Amino acid sequence: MGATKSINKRKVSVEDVLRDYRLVFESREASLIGRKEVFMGKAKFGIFGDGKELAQIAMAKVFQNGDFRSGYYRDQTFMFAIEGLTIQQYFAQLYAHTSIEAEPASGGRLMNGHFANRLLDENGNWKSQTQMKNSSADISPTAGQMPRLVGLAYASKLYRENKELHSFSDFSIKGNEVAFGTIGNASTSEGHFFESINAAGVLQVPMVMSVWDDDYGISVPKEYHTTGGSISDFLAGMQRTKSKAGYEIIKAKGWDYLGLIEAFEKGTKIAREEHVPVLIHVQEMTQPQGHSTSGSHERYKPKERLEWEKEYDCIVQFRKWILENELSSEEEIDAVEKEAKATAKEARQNAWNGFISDIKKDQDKAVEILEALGNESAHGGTILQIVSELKSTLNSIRLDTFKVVKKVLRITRNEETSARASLVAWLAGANKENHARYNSHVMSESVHASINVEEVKAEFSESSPLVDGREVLQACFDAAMSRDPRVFAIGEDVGKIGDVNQAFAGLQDKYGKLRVTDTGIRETTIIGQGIGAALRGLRPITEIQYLDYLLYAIQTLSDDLATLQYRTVGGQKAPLIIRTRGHRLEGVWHSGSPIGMILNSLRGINVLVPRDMTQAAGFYNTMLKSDDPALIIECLNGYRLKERIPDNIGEFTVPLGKPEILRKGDDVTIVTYGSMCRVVMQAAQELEEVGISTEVIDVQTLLPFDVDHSIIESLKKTNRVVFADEDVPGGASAYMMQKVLEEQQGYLQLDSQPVTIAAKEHRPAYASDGDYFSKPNTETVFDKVYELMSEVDPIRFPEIY
Ligand SMILES: Cc1ncc(C[n+]2csc(CCOP(=O)(O)OP(=O)(O)O)c2C)c(N)n1
Ligand SMILES: [Mg+2]
Repeated sequence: MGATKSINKRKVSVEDVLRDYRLVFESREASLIGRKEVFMGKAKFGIFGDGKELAQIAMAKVFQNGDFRSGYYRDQTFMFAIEGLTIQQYFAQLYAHTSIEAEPASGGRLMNGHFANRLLDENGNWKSQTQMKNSSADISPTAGQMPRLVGLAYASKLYRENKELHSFSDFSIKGNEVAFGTIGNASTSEGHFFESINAAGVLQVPMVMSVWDDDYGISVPKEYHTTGGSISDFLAGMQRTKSKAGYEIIKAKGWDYLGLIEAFEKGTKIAREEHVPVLIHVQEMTQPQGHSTSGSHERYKPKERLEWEKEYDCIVQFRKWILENELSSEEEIDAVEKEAKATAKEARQNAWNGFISDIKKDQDKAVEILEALGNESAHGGTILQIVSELKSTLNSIRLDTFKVVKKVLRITRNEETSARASLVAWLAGANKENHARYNSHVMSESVHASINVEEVKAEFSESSPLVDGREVLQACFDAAMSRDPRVFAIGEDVGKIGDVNQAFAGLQDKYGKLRVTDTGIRETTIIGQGIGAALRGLRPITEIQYLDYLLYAIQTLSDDLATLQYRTVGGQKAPLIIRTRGHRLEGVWHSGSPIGMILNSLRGINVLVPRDMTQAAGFYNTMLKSDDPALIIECLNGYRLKERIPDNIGEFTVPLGKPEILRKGDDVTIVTYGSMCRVVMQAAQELEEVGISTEVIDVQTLLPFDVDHSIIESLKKTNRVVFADEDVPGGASAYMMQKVLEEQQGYLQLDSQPVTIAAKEHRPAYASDGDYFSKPNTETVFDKVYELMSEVDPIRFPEIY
């Protein structure tokens, strides 16, 4: 270490200070240039970390290998400081460069300011997290990073307290890792923030939560956001005391270099050593360029505020402090600034060159073929004109080339030349490449992808016990827990009583409170707890007590979990299993089957709808072998129905995307799932009695859906199809219809109109009559199918009513 100086009883290294100054200045420069790039039309949108630089330097100083960040779009300086991002990569994201090497966080899929490191290698396998500084992948919804943060911190608790996990040293060194959260002051108003803060306080996990407080949320000042204007004052009741567990709450100022360093040192030591959550409220931050490129802050900030922001700009104050303490000279700092500017500028140029040259490579090839075609074609003049316009388009991007290629192929549709064939081939190749650029990794593409898990059939013998369905699950969970110490289950009433339907009964006694655990009533952080833990190599089963309450967690599931592999182009995964129960029991909020909503919002998560507990157990086994997430919806009315426990309860698997024919028939195919299987099977029996033969198919999994297109085979035989479920009309029944009639070309096989059977438009009314007149029942299915057949053959099947 070079020269040091004692300031406020603290030894300060001149070299460190100047390195920090250089970095904050580079980061500021990146923000300033970034905004200009957007205004010049080279990038579509920009949001930058200016005004928040200094605190992030302090956070980076205490951030160690194995630690995790879960933050938001202002954190560029932190990412630069931990060497998790280069300025060039930062600009590559601004331009939407689709190369993973150039833009490792999201391969150009996310707007700028969305940070992530690659937790997975190119084959989708985990890298060693304890040898890296980790950042979970950002999302744009404000406070959306919070639930996952709870889980990232919770994993440390499990890794520390459960000795069986001490050998997993690629993920944790006995739980010494801290999860660092960042959030803007205005976003602390979100429910997710409060729910997460409470959860982490209850759990007592190593979380350091920083609030970057610039007094504004876009144009709206703090009095609209926070009671009393200060989040740390507001949360003061959570401060731990000698007799009460809680938070350590620390305040710091965004322009106070040493104060920030001390705050982060103190807070992180407490979190890391004691596993106590810490809130660091960093006040007096600024926003030199306003919120984003969408507007200017002069429109809404009073003059005095703008003046204050200029004076208390953290870089201005940092420079002043350096000079006041005689750590450096004006000339030396000026030189650092000059170099920092040059560094940022060069990084921008390199990023732009990389971005443009990748695009140009594709375009040059297309232009070459287009010109050859222009020279051969009867429409040569028009084609060469269009191509020359393309060539002269400034900063043209892929879509410009695509539009031209498609236009030329249209113009030459009656021609057959080798140049045209080359252009068609170019288009096919480019489509494939663009699929990889923009559409891949909705689900895992690794060898562990759930779709690759092989079927292991359930085995039964004479001694296979006949039990209540819940006991089949209990045996399955018991086997999973004894097989793998990484498996744990959490949820409301899951611990002591083993869930409201007792599938975990006795398992807390057997495996301990860290493996089978009660939680508060807080659905979205139950999911977040699972996401964070799954990101750190654990295998959580998180329970949502009833399917109806999944809505509380749908934002986290949809925005965070479902997009994770996609938004990182396979750079991160969270193989979380969400267990819930639904479809049918009692009343408006315990009978829900909002499957259409789920299918429409959760692409990226398997949606599995087992008809009984044996199939459910098979799905748990399948999912525990895979690296995809899944929502498994058990039948709420099935726990007390008798089933046999397979002899290989811990090993058998049910493959995904494979419907099962429950009953063979010739006249009508009925496609259904979940609790409706029993209703439909009963109706099928009654239809048989009047001479109508139905083939009943349980699709078993809705995402993925019938991957081998087996249902069409049934339609080829029956030429009639009914899609039955208990969602609203046009819900998941419409989804199944689209899959079979359009994707599988089922319409070609039909002799009758396709039919859907669903519940009524409203939620189901209470009690047995309420259910009967709200949800489809045996009679509904009978009548609908009979009507269909009556239209075909009114003599054989005369109208009943
Ligand atoms: C759920 C949600 N609502 C609204 C927005 C739009 N939005 C983006 S940033 C922002 C303001 C956030 O302010 P703050 O949390 O204080 O962070 P700052 O930008 O000031 O650092 C808003 C309203 C969003 N991204 N997500
Ligand atoms: Mg703010």
